[in-house]
Amino acid sequence: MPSPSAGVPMADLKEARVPDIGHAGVPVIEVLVKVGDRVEKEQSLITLESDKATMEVPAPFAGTVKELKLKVGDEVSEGAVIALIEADDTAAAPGARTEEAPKPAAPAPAAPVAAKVEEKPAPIAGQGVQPGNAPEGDVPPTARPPLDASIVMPGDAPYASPAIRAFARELGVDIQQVKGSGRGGRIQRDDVSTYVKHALASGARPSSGVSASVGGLSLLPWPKVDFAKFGEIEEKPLTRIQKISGANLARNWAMIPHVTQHEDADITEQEAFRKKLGEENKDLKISPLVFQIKAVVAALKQFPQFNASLDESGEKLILKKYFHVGIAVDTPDGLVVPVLRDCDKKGLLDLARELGEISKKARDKKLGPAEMSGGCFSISSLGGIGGTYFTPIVNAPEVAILGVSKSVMKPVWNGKEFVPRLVLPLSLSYDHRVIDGALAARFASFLANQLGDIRRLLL
Ligand code: CAO
Repeated sequence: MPSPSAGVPMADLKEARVPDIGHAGVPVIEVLVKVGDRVEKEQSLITLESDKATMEVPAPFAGTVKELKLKVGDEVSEGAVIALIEADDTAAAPGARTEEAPKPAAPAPAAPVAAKVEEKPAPIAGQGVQPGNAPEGDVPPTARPPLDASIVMPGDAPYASPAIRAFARELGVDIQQVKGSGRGGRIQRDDVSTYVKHALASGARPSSGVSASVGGLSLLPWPKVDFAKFGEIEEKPLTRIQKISGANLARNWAMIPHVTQHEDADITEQEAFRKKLGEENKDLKISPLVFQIKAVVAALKQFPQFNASLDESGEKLILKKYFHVGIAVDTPDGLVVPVLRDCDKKGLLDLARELGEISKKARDKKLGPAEMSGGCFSISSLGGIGGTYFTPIVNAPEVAILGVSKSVMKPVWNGKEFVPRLVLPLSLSYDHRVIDGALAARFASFLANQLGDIRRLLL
């Protein structure tokens, strides 16, 4: 049988390769194109599934797929060739390329020149459809929804092949509820069957998900209402980010006994300094968040219990000696939490630069999995929007999160008189299994002192 790429000089083909995906040996769970397909630049070629989430790898250029180099089940790392593609520009002007196949008379190159990577693969923008949402071939690849960010919160998006997902859907099982017994927590067919058996035995309807008795929680089924009976409605599917972060938030809210400690920080002096810094660094946006990151690092050093995670057994605390801070970023597709690393080693200006870069990347859907993992503590700032206090949800396996609201001028009693001060409302949610109330109050008060006296941040 002739090779699918027969007839096209090998040097006229370009390789589409796997970009930096933050992990090695990630399984291919879907191949979204076939030989002969025309692909647009950025169109998804394959879906990979790490232990955290699925991600689609887009075509780095437009053209026609001449040969597929991967199949479902292959495990890939950065640089693996996905396909040979006859690029549009190649097809238009074959003779104009410098990578023409060597002419017989020319000296042969030392290494075979099969095809050459000429364009860096586009970074993974994230995930599009849920693998297995539609039977293969049902939806033309070009009709797939645009890519979302690849990972939302460190956590456990279900890890299952499209076939298993389809099987779960057939049985009306919410795959988020199934515990995987395969390698790395991968969900197997048996896991779905076992889940159904347990659900039936407990009298719960599997499709309701929450109605099943999960982890000791026995909840009422979700209300089923025909809203159209009451007036005009419109349906809007959740984005992939919303689905994944929703599942994480629901687990964290249900499993972590949350308490939120509120505190006010007087940031009058800090704000004056921030403005001055902004005037001196006009090319840089100095967000109030960078001061909060520095203050959090100081508080984590002072109270190591906050820079910790419970291990899976729930019997051991893992204390971290590094200071990576996650920042909740609001994007049109939902919430993502990129992580700023080694914040203890960075100054305010470095953090400002990095924060600008990482939040832009988040909004452009260009964050890779590695940029969203390894956080020690998260900050969720609604300061640019408004509100006073709120209850942020702890981002497991972290044990605390700081919610920041909008600073306001308030009259503050200084012992003799009321004076106008800029007050920043803080909301510290924590895992009460790890942190007790007194420690949380101390942490919050320490944090407020740090923010109130910027000289302390330099210590
Ligand atoms: N009080 C008063 N003003 C504040 C403030 C605060 N606590 N925090 C920020 N601001 C100001 C900023 O200085 C900025 O002012 P200028 O426009 O005059 O420069 C303005 O508010 C807008 O700030 P911003 O929100 O665009 O930028 P930021 O650097 O402060 O925050 C980021 C960056 C990524 C955290 C933010 O853009 C964001 O996404 N916030 C939402 C996070 C979120 O959704 N959390 C909820 C999670 S739970 O669902």
